[in-house]
Amino acid sequence: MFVFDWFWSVLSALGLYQKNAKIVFLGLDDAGKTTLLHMLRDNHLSVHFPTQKPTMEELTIGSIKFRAYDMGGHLQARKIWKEYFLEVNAVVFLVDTSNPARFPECKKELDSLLEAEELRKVPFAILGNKIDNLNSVTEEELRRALGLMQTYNQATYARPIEVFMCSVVKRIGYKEAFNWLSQLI
Ligand SMILES: Nc1nc2c(ncn2[C@@H]2O[C@H](COP(=O)(O)OP(=O)(O)OP(=O)(O)O)[C@@H](O)[C@H]2O)c(=O)[nH]1
Ligand SMILES: [Mg+2]
Repeated sequence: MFVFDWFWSVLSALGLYQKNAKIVFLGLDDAGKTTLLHMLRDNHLSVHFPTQKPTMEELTIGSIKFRAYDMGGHLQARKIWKEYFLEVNAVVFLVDTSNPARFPECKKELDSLLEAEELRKVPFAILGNKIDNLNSVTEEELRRALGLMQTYNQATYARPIEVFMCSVVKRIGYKEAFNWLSQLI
C-alpha cells in the first residue's frame, strides 16, 4: 500500500498521472459556492458579492486537476446552469442548512438537476453548508427535506449521490466530499 501510494504521488508530482475533471458548483444564491471555491483555491476566507457570471478556477486536489465552475444561484442565473452540463464529471450542490425556509425551493432545483438527461450518470455531492450556525438543521432533517434518505442504498439510484454536512467558514466537512468525488472520477 505504501509503495502504491508513493508510486502515484511521484507520478502526479511529475504531472504524468493526472486526471482532469470538470465540476460545477450549483445551489441557491447565498449557499456558499463562491466562498467554498476561494477556500479551496487560497485556503482563506473571503467576502463575495453574489455571483453574476460563471467563473472558472483550476484546482488540484490529490491527483485530480479540477476545472471548477462557480455559478450564480439567484433565479435569473439558474437559467444558464444547463449550458455548463456538457461533459461535466461531478456536481457539487450546496445548501444553506441554516435556512430551512428555502428547502422547498432548494429541493425543486435539485430535483430538476437530478432529472436532467445530461447529468444522468454524474455523481452529486450535496454539501449541507453553514453547520456552524446555531439554527442549522441536522443531517437527518436535511435529507428528509431534500428527499435524500436513501443515498446509502446505491441500488435505488442510477448515480452516486451523497450528503456531506460542512462549514466552509470553519473548514470542516467538505474535504470528505472531494475525496469521495475523486474516487468516482
Ligand atoms: N456561517 C457561515 N456562513 C457562510 C459559510 N459559507 C458561506 N457563508 C456565507 O454565506 C454568504 C454567501 O456566500 P457566497 O459564497 O457568496 O454564496 P454563493 O452560493 O456564491 O451565492 P451566489 O453567488 O449569489 O449564488 C456569505 O456571507 C458567506 O460568508 C459557512 O460555512 N458558515
Ligand atoms: Mg457566488
